[in-house]
Amino acid sequence: MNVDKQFKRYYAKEVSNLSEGTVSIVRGWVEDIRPLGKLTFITVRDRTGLAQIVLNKNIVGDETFKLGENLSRQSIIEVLGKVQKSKSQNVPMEILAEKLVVLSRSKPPFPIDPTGRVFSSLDKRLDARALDLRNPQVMAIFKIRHTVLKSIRETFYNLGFIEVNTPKIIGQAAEGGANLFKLSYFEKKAYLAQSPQLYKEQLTMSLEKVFEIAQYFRAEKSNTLRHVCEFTSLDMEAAYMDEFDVMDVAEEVVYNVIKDVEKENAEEIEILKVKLPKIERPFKRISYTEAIEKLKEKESIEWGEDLQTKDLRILGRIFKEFYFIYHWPLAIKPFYIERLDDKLSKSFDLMYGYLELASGGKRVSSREELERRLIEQELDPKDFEYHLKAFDYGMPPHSGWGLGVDRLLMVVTGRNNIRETILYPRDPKRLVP
Ligand code: AMO
Repeated sequence: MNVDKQFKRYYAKEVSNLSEGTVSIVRGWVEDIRPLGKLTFITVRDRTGLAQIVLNKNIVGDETFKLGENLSRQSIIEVLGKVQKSKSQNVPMEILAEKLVVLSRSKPPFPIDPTGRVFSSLDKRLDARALDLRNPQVMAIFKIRHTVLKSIRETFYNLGFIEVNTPKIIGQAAEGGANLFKLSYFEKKAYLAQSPQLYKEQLTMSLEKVFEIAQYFRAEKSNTLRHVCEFTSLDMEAAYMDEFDVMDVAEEVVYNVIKDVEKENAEEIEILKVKLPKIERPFKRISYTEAIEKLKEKESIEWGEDLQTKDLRILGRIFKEFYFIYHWPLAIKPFYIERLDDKLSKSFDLMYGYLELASGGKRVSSREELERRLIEQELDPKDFEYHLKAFDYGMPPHSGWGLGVDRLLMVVTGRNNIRETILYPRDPKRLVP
């Protein structure tokens, strides 16, 4: 049985702005119950915040009053009542209930306290993620994530990009074979996509400028705070752009994300007690060679080495905000990145402090060069025949990048563990829920 549908449902947060006497329906979960003689105060939370409900025995009658008194926390209720001024501190308006319906009765005890008053480890919280999300701090992260995704899409639409969806079950590796999840696909071998790399490049032949937001899979046994086995990537690829053009696009995307979160998530930022990153445009751009020079002042490192966490930590102390490291050694970049000269490639990474957020570059657009690069990297061109053929159909020069959305969320929400920014994270130890 539902309460009277002819009345409007208000979100909990709206109640305090309603005028006295407004008839309102409120739905949500019970956070607290305080019986006080002939009155019972119920705090109901929904995704917007809290509302106070007052049950008066004389108004709702014995049966409903008992129902209210005996409610278990986290149960879902629906209340119909009139808005009145409240005598409680910090609660300007409350609902004096006329009807109360229990839509779902919870069954305590609970594995975690979703009000956050009692500390639970991240592991315990992730085991009970559905309940954990009732914690306003946790919910704030995903409300911000929503803004970030929306902002990204808007930027790309404004820049004239087309949103695409490429396959996630693939027959050939896109990023080399080392970290592929294998699966059986009827009689054939298949893999979960590590990235949309080859597809997005091919799409520049026709759609010219594309972007995709999707999940990708890496079978890496890395138990770090910034790696997961399933991550969300924002990928873009554009014909007739070079590496510096697409760095500008990355900067625009990140800048708009921060501005949009600032505008739309003031409440969530407050709940999380974080400061949004300072954003100064243009982002600093240092070459790999310059980065090595800087590092040499602090540690022993040779030109040509890939930058390890310890190196990135040093750079992160020098460059605290967003910055690019461009033109990396060819030997440590994937086969599809175009060469600049004998030693260097037209590649870049977007960093935030020590954290790599994105990597990309200008791509090889000749079939012969791509074959050479595959062989150099000990990959078999035969495995890439479908992709190589596309280059014979006329491939425009093109560039692009892939950005870890979960990592960007770490930066925006001030979390140091990537698992906090993913609803149901997958890592080498976690496959459920
Ligand atoms: P790359 O492998 O550097 O490049 O990935 C791009 C970005 O994706 C994020 N990322 C991850 N995030 C969480 N967990 C992981 N295991 C993980 N792996 C990657 C990072 C990283 O910067 N095809 C190229 C991109 C391109 O050139 O367009 C690629 O996949 O933030």
